[in-house]
Amino acid sequence: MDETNWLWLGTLGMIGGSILLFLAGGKRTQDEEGHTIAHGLVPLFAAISYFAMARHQGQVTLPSGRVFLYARYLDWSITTPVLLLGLSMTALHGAHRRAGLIAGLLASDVVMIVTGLFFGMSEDPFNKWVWYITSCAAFLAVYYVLFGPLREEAQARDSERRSAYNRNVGILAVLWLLYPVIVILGPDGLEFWSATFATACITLLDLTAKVIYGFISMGGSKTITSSDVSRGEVSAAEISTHSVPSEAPVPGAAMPGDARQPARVV
Ligand code: RET
Repeated sequence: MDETNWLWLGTLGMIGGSILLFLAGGKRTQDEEGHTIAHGLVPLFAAISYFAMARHQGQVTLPSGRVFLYARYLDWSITTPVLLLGLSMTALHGAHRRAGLIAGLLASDVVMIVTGLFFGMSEDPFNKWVWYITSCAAFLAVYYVLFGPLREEAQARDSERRSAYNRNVGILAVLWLLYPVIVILGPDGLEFWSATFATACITLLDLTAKVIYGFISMGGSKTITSSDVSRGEVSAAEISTHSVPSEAPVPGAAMPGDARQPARVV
């Protein structure tokens, strides 16, 4: 298969994945509905970029003659924050709190992608390495939040949220780590691999990180919703109107079902 065929495979795979995710997703509660919309939209955004690249758009020929596919970075600048937001919502019990932490996580992610874009566009080796290292530093900040404060938040939740977070963060961390490795070995980096091989690897990785991961994360959200319902934390009326309370809880207070319950005054 040549590079364009891989890009078509990416386009069709993302469109098909998006349709399946929307069809399979639930909408019994705000959490479940949010996961369905997020995971359904992520491959749809990616399909836009794959289609553009398959039609030889979203790319630029640099003075050295290297063809740089910048459309990927447009895709990643939208899809990676959405994926991180979904994971954060699992850790935080869907509540709108710790806004600064989440803003920091998303800002680090955007810095990672934007500096990665400059890395890809660089021809001068000094520029290239400075951008690559900066992007990796921002990537480390993303890992720090996921495995530090957010993991701590998740451990204080009920067992379904805890295990969904632990599983999702583990899969996400391994898959995401492959991107800088594949890219640095491809034509935009050290040129060990051909453009076709690098595109094939990124297409398969993108399908896994967006569609397969989407199904896993959505499955976790469905399990969480079912157990919230069976514990009676979501009433039938709330389910029918999707109106699970989303107001911020009192700081330090546990949400229903959390492992960390507030101390009782005796
Ligand atoms: C780049 C190159 C510079 C160094 C680093 C990178 C990381 C990219 C990542 C991309 C993840 C994309 C995903 C898309 C799926 O929706 C920009 C390749 C650190 C982590 C998960």
